[in-house]
Amino acid sequence: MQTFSPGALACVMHKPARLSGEHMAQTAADILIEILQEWGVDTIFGLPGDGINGIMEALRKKRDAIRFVQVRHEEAAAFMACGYAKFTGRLGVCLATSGPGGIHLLNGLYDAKLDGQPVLAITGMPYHDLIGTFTQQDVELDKLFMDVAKYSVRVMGPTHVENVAHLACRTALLYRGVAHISFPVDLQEREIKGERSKRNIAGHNSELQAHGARLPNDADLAQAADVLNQGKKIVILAGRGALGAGAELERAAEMLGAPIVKPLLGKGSVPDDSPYTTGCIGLLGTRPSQEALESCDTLLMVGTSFPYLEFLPKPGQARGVQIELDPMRIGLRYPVEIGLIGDSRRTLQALLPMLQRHDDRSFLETAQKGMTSWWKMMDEHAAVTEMPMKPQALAAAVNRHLHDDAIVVSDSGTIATWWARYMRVKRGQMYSLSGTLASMANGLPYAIAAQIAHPGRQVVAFVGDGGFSMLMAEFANCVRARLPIKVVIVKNNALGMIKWEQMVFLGNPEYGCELQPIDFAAYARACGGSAFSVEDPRKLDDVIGQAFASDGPAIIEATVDPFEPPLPPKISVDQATRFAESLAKGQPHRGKIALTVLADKVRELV
Ligand SMILES: Cc1cc2nc3c(=O)[nH]c(=O)nc-3n(C[C@H](O)[C@H](O)[C@H](O)COP(=O)(O)OP(=O)(O)OC[C@H]3O[C@@H](n4cnc5c(N)ncnc54)[C@H](O)[C@@H]3O)c2cc1C
Ligand SMILES: Cc1ncc(C[n+]2csc(CCOP(=O)(O)OP(=O)(O)O)c2C)c(N)n1
Ligand SMILES: [Mg+2]
Repeated sequence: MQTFSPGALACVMHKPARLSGEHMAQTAADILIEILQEWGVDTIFGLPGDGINGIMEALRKKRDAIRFVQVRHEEAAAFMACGYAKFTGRLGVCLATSGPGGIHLLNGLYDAKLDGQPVLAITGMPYHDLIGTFTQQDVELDKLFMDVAKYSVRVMGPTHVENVAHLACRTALLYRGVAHISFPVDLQEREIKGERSKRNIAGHNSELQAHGARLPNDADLAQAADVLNQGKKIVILAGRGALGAGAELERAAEMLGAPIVKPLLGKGSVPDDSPYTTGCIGLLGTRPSQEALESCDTLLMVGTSFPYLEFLPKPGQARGVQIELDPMRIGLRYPVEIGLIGDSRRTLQALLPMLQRHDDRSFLETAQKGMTSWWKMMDEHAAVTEMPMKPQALAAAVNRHLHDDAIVVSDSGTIATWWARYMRVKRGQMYSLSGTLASMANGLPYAIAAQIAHPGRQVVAFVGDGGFSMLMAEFANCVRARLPIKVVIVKNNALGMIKWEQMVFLGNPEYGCELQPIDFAAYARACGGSAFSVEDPRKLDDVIGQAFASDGPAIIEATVDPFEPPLPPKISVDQATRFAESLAKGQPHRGKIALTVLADKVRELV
């Protein structure tokens, strides 16, 4: 499976070449774009506006070197920048005008912040001498972005640009988060005439990117090896920070006889046909993952901040070792004994020779047996051919048509459950969604960014009707740019996940969750794309096969059973009680829902 390791890539990142204060460019905006080029930026996602016309002109002049991807909503531009960073390891850049344009970026920028992606946001501001005077679009975006950005600065004059642009790129890349430059509109088109302040002396800084070894110290490594060597039932929890450490994870699993459990953003860390993994964990995870964590005596956390504490071993149950790049996050979720501060891949490489092979394989074998039954159960759920179509059948069919190097994205909703469980990761594939922000609507923008970054690869978005409709206008951009992405819309005419949460977690009948149906196939055609529809599970392979083989962008509108619940791997008594309460309180369609849930349970038992 192809994976991207932020730790590894950071070491080969582009080193900017320019070291002097001299420029060929003429305007302050030209300088900004030139510096972005030096940092390897070749794509900017955004939407023009009168607060950034100077920057747009600088981009127009550089259109052969930097691709400007126009969006219909700035939120999508920020999601695209985040997706671009996720699927390339490079800096994602988005651009929006002053006031409302900048404000629209925020949700996608928080996605980047919470999933630790390097993104630079560039925004406009009013004329520099009118800021703070209630002039039009007078929003002080540098202040507004203070929370989302690790670095947020307002350009104060043309000679300020060079200093702040380098710092912004460096901060986003090396601190793996959002940086923001807000640029008053009149300053963008100002010519540089060498009017530096007397302390801003040219040539006094370099744009070098220095990198540490990202390795823990020897004593901590030895102690960690000691804890792991003493463990009898060890689980490896491998998250986003372990993408790119797949081979090392499998070697550690082999040495320790330990199953690898994958938090959702680590779905691509090892392939699902690896004999060591029990797949994902949590509400959308697998039962063997949950059981392994419930019964382990040692936990090795690798690059994860998995937030659902209730699925982790109880404090005191297991000894803990954590490999984590960010020292602040050691011991954040589990009271570990040893924190190894370093890059997962390099740290595992250092740790592996210190590990003894565990001859007792029974813990791993139990997990493997559990997975055999789990996959059998998943296959049974997916094989249901009755109407209305089960989302499981759809997800399994999509999985069958994925290429070995596919990039598969999803969105927040019940779709995330089907995506997590039925897309069986192969070596070479990449997977992501909005993880810790858990936002809706990222799916289509992520897919667009992935396809732009990897034009030759199959890109599939597996999204809900709610999430897709939030930013659906972006599909028109796929048509214009001839991006052959395939968007599978799981149509249940509902904000499905919330409906189930209201019933199962709160014991209430659903409220406010129905969606007015949209004819997504007609919409695809209206945009100039291809449209496919499927509601009969027996036609799934035909329709998806045809759709995925089609040339340009396509929407596959798949109508599914709205009463199919995303069941957790194990249902607690509390959940069952609340679910029953919600039905008793007058949940609409309660008869059908009860029958559907019952049928699922029966399928599990027989
Ligand atoms: C609808 C929905 C349902 C969800 N349900 C679940 C669920 O049931 N189960 C689930 O797991 N998730 C679920 N999620 C996602 C969840 O919210 C978290 O985003 C996810 O669990 C975090 O995964 P992670 O630990 O891999 O990533 P993160 O929380 O991002 O943690 C990655 C860690 O790795 C560190 N790191 C980064 N690079 C390196 C490196 N090179 N070396 C070492 N460390 C590094 C980072 O500092 C960070 O601490 C759901 C999301 C949605 C939208
Ligand atoms: C921007 C945003 N708004 C609201 C939510 C809360 N939320 C999470 S999932 C969901 C429903 C998603 O509906 P849909 O896309 O149709 O997927 P389904 O659950 O029906 O599969 C909602 C409203 C969110 N996560 N993000
Ligand atoms: Mg829906």
